[in-house]
Amino acid sequence: MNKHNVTYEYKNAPSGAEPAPAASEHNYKTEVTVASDPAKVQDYVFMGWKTSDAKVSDGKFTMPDKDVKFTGEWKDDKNNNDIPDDEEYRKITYTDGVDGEEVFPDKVFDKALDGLPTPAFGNDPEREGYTFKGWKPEVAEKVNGDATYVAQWEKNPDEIVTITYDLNGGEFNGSTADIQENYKVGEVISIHAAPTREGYVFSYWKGSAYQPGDSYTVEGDHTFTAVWVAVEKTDDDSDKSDKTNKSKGVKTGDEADLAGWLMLMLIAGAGTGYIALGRKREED
Ligand SMILES: [Ca+2]
Ligand SMILES: [Ca+2]
Repeated sequence: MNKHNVTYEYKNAPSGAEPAPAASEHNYKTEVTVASDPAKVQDYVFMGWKTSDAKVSDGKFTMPDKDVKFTGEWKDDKNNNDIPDDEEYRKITYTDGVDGEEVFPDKVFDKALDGLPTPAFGNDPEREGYTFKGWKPEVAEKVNGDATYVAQWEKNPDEIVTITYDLNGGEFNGSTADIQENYKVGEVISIHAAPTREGYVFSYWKGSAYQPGDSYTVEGDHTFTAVWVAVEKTDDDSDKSDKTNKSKGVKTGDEADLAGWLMLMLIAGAGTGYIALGRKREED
């Protein structure tokens, strides 16, 4: 009489699993009952004893003329519903709810499981000029199917700031007073027209260097100061000889910086002082 072995082997067995059933020997053509499933192990599910060596029906098979090897696979079942997790993953998405702008990249949890706590987004998202007002719909305590949560935002009141143009000795529309304009932060404005000044030509608005009509994005209170270049005197002005020497040649009219520059020259030496001044002026 031919005798063959029936063996049982686990695949991915968790440490808490009972030992796999012992091997047994059976006569060819006799009816064999498949070993029962092992006891449940927390967070895992047993997928049953499977073989390709015999045809099992109702937990029984007729012994073939060869060994029969059963393999029993364990799979994750973190929500302990006896359904392997990889067959029931849910997708939880958190999104910014703002078209055409990525306030934050979608945060996706694609291995969420029904009955377990909903994976949290983390710290509240932030958006320039807005206040975060929670998620819609409200985040469920426990996962129950796929879900998408959309951030809700409330616009903050506009911050109004003042842009000042210091005419620096010049005048505009007959006034020498500072010109002040109020804007919302973030607004793109057009830099004010040039003022005029007797004996000088307008060069640029300092802070940094802007020309009338240039675009400027308002960030906060800010002052632009007119920079003037003295007009060179011609022979026609010789009658004003007392003033001629003083205003001859091109002068920036930027005495403060000139004084600072001279100080730096004295303190730090010509080369480094010049570089320091150059940087300062770029940052103005
Ligand atoms: Ca499961
Ligand atoms: Ca978006």
